[in-house]
Amino acid sequence: MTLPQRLSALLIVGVVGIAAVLFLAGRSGPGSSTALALDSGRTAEVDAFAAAYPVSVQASGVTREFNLVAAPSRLEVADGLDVEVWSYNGTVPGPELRVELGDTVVVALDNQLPQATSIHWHGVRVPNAMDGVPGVNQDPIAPGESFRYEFTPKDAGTFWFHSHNRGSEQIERGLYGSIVVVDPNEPVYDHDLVWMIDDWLLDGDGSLNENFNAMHDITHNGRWGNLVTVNGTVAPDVAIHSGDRVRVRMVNAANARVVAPVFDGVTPVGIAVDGMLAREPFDGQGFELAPGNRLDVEFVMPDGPVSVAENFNGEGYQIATLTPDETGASADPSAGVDAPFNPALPESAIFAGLGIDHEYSLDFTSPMMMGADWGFNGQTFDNTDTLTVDEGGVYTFRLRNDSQALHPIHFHGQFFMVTGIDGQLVDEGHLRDTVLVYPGQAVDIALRATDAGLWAVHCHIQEHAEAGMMTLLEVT
Ligand SMILES: [Cu+2]
Repeated sequence: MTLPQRLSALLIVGVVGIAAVLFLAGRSGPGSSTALALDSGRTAEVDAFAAAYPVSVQASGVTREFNLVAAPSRLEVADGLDVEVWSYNGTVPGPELRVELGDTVVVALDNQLPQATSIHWHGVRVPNAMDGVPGVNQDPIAPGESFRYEFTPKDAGTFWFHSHNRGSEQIERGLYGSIVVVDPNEPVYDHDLVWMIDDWLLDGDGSLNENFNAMHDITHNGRWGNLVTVNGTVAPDVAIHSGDRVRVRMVNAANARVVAPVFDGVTPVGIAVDGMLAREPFDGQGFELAPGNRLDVEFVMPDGPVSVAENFNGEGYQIATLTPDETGASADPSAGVDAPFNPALPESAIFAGLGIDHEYSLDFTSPMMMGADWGFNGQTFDNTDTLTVDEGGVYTFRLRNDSQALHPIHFHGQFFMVTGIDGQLVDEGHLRDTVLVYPGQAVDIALRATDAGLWAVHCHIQEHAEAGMMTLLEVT
């Protein structure tokens, strides 16, 4: 069954039949299915991951309810520059959803857009039916309809939410926000900032360019804008007392732009990637945030200003400025970092001896100049091969980029660790849910299958995903 056929089938069978159809769809996937047998000899590898982060969470009984209305609105991205956008509750980013670990999150999404939509909770390990991918684990939410998401996050950290329907258009128009899960046992910072970094492609008259999925963008590195914003504003200036302890949670919400923030005036200490605490402090300077990635850094505000600029491809866009307004002197700049870190995180060498269970070739599926389809192993999403793995198992994959474009690959539902690049052992010291694979590069990862269900795996350059670059991982 093709994807459109499956979607219309869902509409026909109605509520009672949806679970059964999804189940059947899950068994077969859009195309064929390949099962990876569980290697029962991998107890050391399973134990290594199990010691580092939990399979489940104990719900505290506290429920946090949020209402999100997705609708067209206007955003003043700079003085006098008003852009028509689509937003949650009238702002881009949408409201920051800040909850405590153990809270149950309920989000009522009201779709007042002219298109169907959905929300994906990027990096949050949610029950499969709450993951928000139309055609995989939920129906698209039609205009005028609503949907209730409910989940209890399993991990504290920096996550984000965004539309997962026609993402190349809907994310570009502004449908994203942050969800921060706070562990009450972690230190409290004087400033805990979220910076959602995005770019916009504006026409000469200041309006949003509406040529989504342009052929040039699909065949190259996606849609790169000409205006970079942080929290919907160009280069915000934040006043902070000297001596205050600052945590910055950076999120790359752009469709395609890779961002490598460089701090001038302070040395940012990296503490977490993709929401999850690192094994130990690392250099947070110039860290490459591909679309979807998050980076948490911390530092003590110095006496002078801090300037943060993007430096991935030399364009040098200003991201933000921190200006000391007076002396707070609550912390000694030489006091070091407060983050708890995660010393239990295994070293990648533990997984290096496992070999590669499955290889994904990332490439065009259409001959050059004969169309613009991207895929995994030669198949667009409509014909993709579903890979089946066992819940609780540890598996290794090679992401081999056989193309000339960048591909940040995002796994829904599970975290993974990079173990090698081009056959050389790599130990990043942190987990990920998204990894950037350069042209010609082969990135090896070890993935722990923690959550059952049918999960999307896709390129996070929205134009590539829209052109077919998505496959399925089924955890059974
Ligand atoms: Cu891609």
